[in-house]
Amino acid sequence: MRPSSVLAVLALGAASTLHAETVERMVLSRGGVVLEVSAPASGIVRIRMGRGKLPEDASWAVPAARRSARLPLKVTRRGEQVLLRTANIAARIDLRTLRTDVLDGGGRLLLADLAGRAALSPDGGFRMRGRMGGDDHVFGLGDKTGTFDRKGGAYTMWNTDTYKFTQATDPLYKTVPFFLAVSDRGQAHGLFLDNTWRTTFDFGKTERGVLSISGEGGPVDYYVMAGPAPKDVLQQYARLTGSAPLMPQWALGFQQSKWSYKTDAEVRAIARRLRSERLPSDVIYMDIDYQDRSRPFTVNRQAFPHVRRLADDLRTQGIRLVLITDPHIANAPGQGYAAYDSGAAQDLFLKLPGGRYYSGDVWPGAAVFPDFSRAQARRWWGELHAGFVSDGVAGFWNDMNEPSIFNAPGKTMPLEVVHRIESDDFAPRSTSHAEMHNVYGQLNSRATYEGLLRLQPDVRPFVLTRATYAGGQRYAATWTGDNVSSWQHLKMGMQQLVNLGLSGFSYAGNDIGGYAGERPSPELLTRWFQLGAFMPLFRAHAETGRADQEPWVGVAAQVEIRRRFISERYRLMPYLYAAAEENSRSGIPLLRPVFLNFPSVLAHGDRLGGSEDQFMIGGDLLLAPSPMLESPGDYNVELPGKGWYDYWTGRRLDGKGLVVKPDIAQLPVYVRPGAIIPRQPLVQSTAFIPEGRLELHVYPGAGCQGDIYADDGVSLAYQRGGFLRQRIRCEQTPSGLKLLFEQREGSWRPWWNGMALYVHGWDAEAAPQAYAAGGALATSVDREQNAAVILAPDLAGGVVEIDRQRAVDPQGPPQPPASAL
Ligand code: MIG
Repeated sequence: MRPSSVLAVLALGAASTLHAETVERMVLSRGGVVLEVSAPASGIVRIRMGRGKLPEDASWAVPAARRSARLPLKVTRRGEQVLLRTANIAARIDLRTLRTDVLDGGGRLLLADLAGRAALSPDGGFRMRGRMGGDDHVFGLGDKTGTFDRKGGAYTMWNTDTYKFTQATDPLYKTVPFFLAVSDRGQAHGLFLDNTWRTTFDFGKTERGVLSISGEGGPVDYYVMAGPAPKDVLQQYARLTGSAPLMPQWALGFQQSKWSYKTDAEVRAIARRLRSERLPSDVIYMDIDYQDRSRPFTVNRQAFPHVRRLADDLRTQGIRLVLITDPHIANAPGQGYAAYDSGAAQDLFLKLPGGRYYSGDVWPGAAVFPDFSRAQARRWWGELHAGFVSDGVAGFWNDMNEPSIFNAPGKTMPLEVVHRIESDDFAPRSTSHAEMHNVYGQLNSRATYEGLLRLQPDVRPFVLTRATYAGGQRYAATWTGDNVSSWQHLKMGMQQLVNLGLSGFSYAGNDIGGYAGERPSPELLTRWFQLGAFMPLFRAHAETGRADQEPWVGVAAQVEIRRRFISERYRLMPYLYAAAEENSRSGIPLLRPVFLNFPSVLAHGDRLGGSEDQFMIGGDLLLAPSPMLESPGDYNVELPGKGWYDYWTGRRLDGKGLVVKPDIAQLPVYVRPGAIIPRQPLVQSTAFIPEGRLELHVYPGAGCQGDIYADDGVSLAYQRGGFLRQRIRCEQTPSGLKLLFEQREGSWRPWWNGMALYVHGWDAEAAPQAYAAGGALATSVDREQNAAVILAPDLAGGVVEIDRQRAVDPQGPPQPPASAL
């Protein structure tokens, strides 16, 4: 504790002396239970409670610096109640029961505590209870299935390999004990329980209107976040657990995977086919069969004689290799298996209480497991990647890290397995698998991420993990595991990805086409590609032993639709990348429920104001697939206001509702009035430099603005000024429109040699006149896009004036306006 800090430890009788004092934290003790309240940031309170003493102040989710920040709390006492507050949040503690209500800055009750010190049971377990707001909807908790709104459901946190999971399967692969509650009026708050043990969240399922959070062990250590808007809560949560670092741009490209492309020749053939079919793509994955006898960090040299040559050759075609590296190291002493030998030499594998290694059966047969809660083990694990990295492998895929064990009770290791914690600001100690199970995957992916950074300090790592814990977004992207090729899964998968984004995991995807089950019909595969083209992670994958389901499979007409959507993603890359960069600073996900951008939609309309079936990518694009994806029936789309545009035609829509007739060739996408969306000419890979102009698509409306962001896409130079960021705004003028190009930030020099400005909703026959710096610009009309098109030089700043009234015959010479004469 710093010497200047004020610690208030209340013997109950002395509490009255605290009136109007300011403290850094408050510790109260009653009936053997100790409670601590602090405010690590304005709008966040942290509450910890323990029997006899507080739980250890350490975390795998919240870095030490963020936990130790403490804002002053103003203390007021009223009778048996103590109120602690910052400007934006308050805790009201009942001194007899230690019940701790949380209120926002305006005094609105966010969480009415029903348990207080009674939450702790003598056996080390706990059960917190609170009253839920009557009109609160609940989101988050990672990739849980069930319903989009978690209200009325109960969910268990216990990372589990759930092959062919269903809507009813719980628990699943990940543990993110964070939820976002949003009322019908769009007022939001959040709660994060930082406890890695098996816990259960019950949102009024067992007891109507009562939130209950229980566990058999581990700390009662939770944070309540005040909002008031849903985005505020996500930003507060990102303050605590971090946001995903900016991914390499190629990770936003299309990724082709399969269990498995089994030989060098097969991988090359896939790459060739992607190119000859003109299916833009950036990545091919190699699943477990590239290895020698499924042993991690080996290569079957018959099948893959020369990984470096393969990686190099693919790289010239704009394709990067990602390899799977599973945590189950073959239990193979004395066989010259380097991963085992080096780990054993440093004594880094998990043990049973008697001191022998724990061994479980997985792909290589008997396997041992690194003790990732030791910094030393993570460092060793990272170094195992050195060979692949120097061979030019671009990223790594950490699977089976729940951890998953074959033929074992609960499909994982026994709870008595001993882990050693030697890391971060934890006190060094041994603990059981019951504490470390849910964080094993997160620490596995952390070891990979940090190892890659050590091996290549100026390259953005790419890691894909299946299991994880809150905060794991700092290390890896994720996917939802072994889904099924069905319409129901395609629908449910959207819900899972939206909730993952609301849980900090902005880079999430599901296996395009479905992983298991019957092979997808051509239409199902097409729809999956259409939606997948807008998902943060766009990765096709399927189980072994199935018929092919690459995008070229099926009749030409279907392939053409898939090609069009994959290509559209590449054209939209500047927009997606700007959203990714924003996410790295704010934690606001790329994929968003409609209510995140427009909280007011919750107040009117059903299906959460459209948020159950529609969703947004970034701040401006709204996707509206049919609520029943396979149904041929018409459906209604509710837009969050008037004046939206059709993305595909550029036409401005009347009204805010419309009826859509499903068509397998189309996916309705709408644009927020006031958006400015950057697009680029088509490339077949993010590794290729687009040729020509940057397109800026302007959709006039209120709050008109958009952002350009660009950098080298792969290195960390952007953290040292090697980026380009620019805001563009638009304003209506009496005669037309004015585009204001704000001054650029950063030193990155873009690829484009000019700009093409598309002003959409253009219904005039003739092109406008347009001027920049007094000079006339070439203009035309694009009827298909319902746009006036203005060709401009690259504008690092300045203004473009568009004069609609002095529309010109596109054939005639442009006339400067009176003001410029
Ligand atoms: O026991 O590596 O979820 O994506 O293809 C199956 C083989 C192991 C499960 C993953 C899946 C992957 C598969 N893995």
